[in-house]
Amino acid sequence: MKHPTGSIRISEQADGDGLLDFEDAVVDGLSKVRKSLPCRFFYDERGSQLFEAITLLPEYYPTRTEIEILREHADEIVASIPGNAVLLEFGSGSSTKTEILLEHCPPTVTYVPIDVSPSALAEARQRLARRFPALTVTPVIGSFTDPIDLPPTLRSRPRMGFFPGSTIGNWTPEEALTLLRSLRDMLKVNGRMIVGVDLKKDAQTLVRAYNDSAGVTAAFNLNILARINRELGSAIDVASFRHEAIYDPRQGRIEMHLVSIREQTIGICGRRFHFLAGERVHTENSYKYTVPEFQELSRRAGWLTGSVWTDAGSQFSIHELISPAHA
Ligand code: SAH
Ligand code: AVI
Repeated sequence: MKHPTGSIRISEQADGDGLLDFEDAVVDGLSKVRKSLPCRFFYDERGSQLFEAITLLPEYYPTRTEIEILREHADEIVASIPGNAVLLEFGSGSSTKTEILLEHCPPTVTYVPIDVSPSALAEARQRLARRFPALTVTPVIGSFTDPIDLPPTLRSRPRMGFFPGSTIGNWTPEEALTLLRSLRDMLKVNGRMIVGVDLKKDAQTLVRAYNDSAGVTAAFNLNILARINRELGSAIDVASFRHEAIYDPRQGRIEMHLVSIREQTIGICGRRFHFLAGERVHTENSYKYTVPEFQELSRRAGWLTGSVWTDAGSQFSIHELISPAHA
């Protein structure tokens, strides 16, 4: 993970390690019997733009619903945040939801957005600087699954975590358990975390949210192939794949796949990958929980569960998790 220095490090994709990470992950994922690609690689500049377009789709209810809950309960959510707190956000993207919290936070808090997308961080920082000129923003380019080393001036300050968007749902429950444990460690003994979690609901609503009529989610999914072409110099015929989103009610998850329309062999970084007609590349899981299921998972990860806020239609939930020593 790149360490925050007070200014955005926008060099990760170009300076080698980000690129190697991508190449290794692509080669590794496409070498498996069941081919897969990690969903964190959706978010290059184009992918982050497409994600923002998804958040505005009529079918994609999670963003507008979470915003509605945040607007209604922002006062309570940030009520106990101390003036010298560090607000760490995991997978901050455009930081749009954060603005709602920042409006209710003491102006002296420091905001640390953490994201793998340099372009999303750069755009968010510029917008936040205009809207909150006095706010200190210390972005971190990298994965929140890696340890983060805050600058010395921030290390001893109280920490609050913000993990919106149901990004936690992109990990399997077992992986989410490990992630929630490591975030608890990252937030230290006095930590508190606010997590947005999409709720289980009828399959039709879920499938529509991931298979919108305008084809934006399809473009988002297919962009990972275009990214392989752009960054790894391959020549995949993106049009020879189609987007697929299915709901598996047994596992409580949406699965996104890229399906090869025809039999083909693709060359990437000197290797050849064979695809049968109809063969799939699994690109994303998006797990849905009930409120008790997510609370149980959080407790297994060592958190105490606090308030839960939901919308009137019980589509989405926001959970307050408290570190035992903080309570
Ligand atoms: N929090 C925003 C964005 C959600 S989209 C919202 O609620 O709307 C998921 C975001 O997480 C993207 O910006 C993506 O770049 C980022 N992301 C995905 N995996 C990540 C990881 N392992 N570490 C850091 N950021 C990650
Ligand atoms: C970021 N993440 C929680 C989104 C989701 O709903 O799983 C990503 C996404 N994939 C397709 N549409 C949106």
